[in-house]
Amino acid sequence: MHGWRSHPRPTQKTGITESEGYLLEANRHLQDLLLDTGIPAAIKAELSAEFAEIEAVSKKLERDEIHIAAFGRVGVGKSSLLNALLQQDVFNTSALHGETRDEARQSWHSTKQGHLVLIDTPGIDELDGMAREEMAKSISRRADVILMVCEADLTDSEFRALHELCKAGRAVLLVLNKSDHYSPAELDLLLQRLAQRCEAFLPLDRIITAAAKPRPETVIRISEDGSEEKFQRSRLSDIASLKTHLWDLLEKNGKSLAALNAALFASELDQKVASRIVVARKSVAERIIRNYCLGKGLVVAVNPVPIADLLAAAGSDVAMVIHLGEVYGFSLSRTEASKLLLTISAQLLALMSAYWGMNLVSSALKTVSVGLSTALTAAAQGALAWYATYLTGKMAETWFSKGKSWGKTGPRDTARSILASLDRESLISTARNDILTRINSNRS
Ligand SMILES: Nc1nc2c(ncn2[C@@H]2O[C@H](COP(=O)(O)OP(=O)(O)OP(=O)(O)O)[C@@H](O)[C@H]2O)c(=O)[nH]1
Ligand SMILES: [Mg+2]
Repeated sequence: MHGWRSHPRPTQKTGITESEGYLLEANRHLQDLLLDTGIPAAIKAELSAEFAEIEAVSKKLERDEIHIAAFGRVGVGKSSLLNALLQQDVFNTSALHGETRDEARQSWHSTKQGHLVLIDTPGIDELDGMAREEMAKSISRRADVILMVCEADLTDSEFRALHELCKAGRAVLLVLNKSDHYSPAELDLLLQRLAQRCEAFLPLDRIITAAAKPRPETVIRISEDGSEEKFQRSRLSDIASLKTHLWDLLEKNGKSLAALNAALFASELDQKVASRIVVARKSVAERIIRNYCLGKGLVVAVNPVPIADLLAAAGSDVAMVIHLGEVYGFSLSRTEASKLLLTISAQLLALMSAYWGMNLVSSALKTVSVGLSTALTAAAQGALAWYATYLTGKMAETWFSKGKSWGKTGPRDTARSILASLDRESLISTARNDILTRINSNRS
């Protein structure tokens, strides 16, 4: 479906560095995905937000940008920390929770690794704002370096978010901000605690302390006449350690971070697109199958046939199979479709002959007890035809979904597992109701 999974690993043959190779490869992947004509338009439309992201990531790579995002709980000082790095109050900050509501960005400076861009995100909050949390997560997924900011020991949700990011292979620095709230001994204990909790996924040198916007300190001045005067003096931010670690991370990994990130993004998206396509195909196929089921059910209800003949391929089954094939991108001739139907009905007959006489008929007639009206008997017969067509459709769909093959399982086991997975009673009762409704509406 997507050709780009098979792109070869970049090599140094062409004289480019390995990370440049990865960058090119990732960008090519994204372009391929944008231009992939195998993705149905309806699914592209459904994924329009993701496709807009592809464009954004692609542009970012072209512009040689490295994105550094602050991420963390509401009010921990994300915006303040970025302002401290910028040495300017660019991002809004506030003592009130939830100040930052949308993504904001500011170009920082250029290094030989690329142009650094700082990205501010809304806070993740345990109590509300699921949508904001999703937004923050998605921004962080696209960032090359994530500054996960906290102000104390991690809450459960902070821990989970951090763990997720590290597990996904993201470059994360855990910044314990507001260090001015703690004495040196307390700070030491806190760092130890964080190191211990994150030991399994975050190296020690990725945990640092900072004070983005320390509280003003109270100073007492003794004037010449001996009187004491108290006043507040603002303090400079302390982000030296953050800067050192950030530079180190960028020096060592700058280019490959951007490449790694684009590749991660591309593969995540690929899986998402692929699984959406599967879901979309399934639901379209289900609609098609049910339409043919109803058609066949109605025909049989009006014109009952011997039960065993229900599985014999009829013209409408051939049409259904061809139609299902189109959903999965195959165009089948009538001969091929008939051949497939022969295999399917042989399997279904073999498997179902045991039930065919007893269980199925009794379940179709289950709720019909005394005084069978003609309409009800007819509907029960029709329901059997509906169900038989449904099984046939499901078998055919499975065959298409495995690329026109029964795969390792073979047709018999496929039929078995389809039968086992379906709730026969409820399907037959749906069928009977649908047919009765149609028959009655045609009469009135
Ligand atoms: N004492 C102290 N306060 C700080 C520090 N950094 C930020 N603050 C204060 O914490 C509050 C929240 O800061 P913001 O930078 O707005 O926090 P945020 O994480 O961006 O918050 P949201 O955008 O609401 O999620 C403000 O009152 C800041 O002055 C620090 O290092 N020490
Ligand atoms: Mg903020």
